Amino acid sequence: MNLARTALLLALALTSSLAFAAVKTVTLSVPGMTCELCPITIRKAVSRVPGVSKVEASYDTKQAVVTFDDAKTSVEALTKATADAGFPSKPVQ
Ligand SMILES: [Cu+2]
Repeated sequence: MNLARTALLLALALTSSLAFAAVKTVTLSVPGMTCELCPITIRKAVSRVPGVSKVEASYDTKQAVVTFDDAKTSVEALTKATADAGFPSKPVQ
């Protein structure tokens, strides 16, 4: 009885965590870009974060568009990655 209940709870936990995992896209404002090489540095830094599947950084817009799995990483981890690379950023609303 207890085993069946445990198995059921485990199954529920697994399905619900899968249901809440989602691929999301966030646009980060990165005002510290000063030349055409900056977006390359930012792209490298952010793409190293586990869960990130795509990064598009542009010097023209001074923004980075990041596609990520929100079960594996967070916007905070992404902005920390750019800050650690020398480019503080924040999400664009
Ligand atoms: Cu630069």
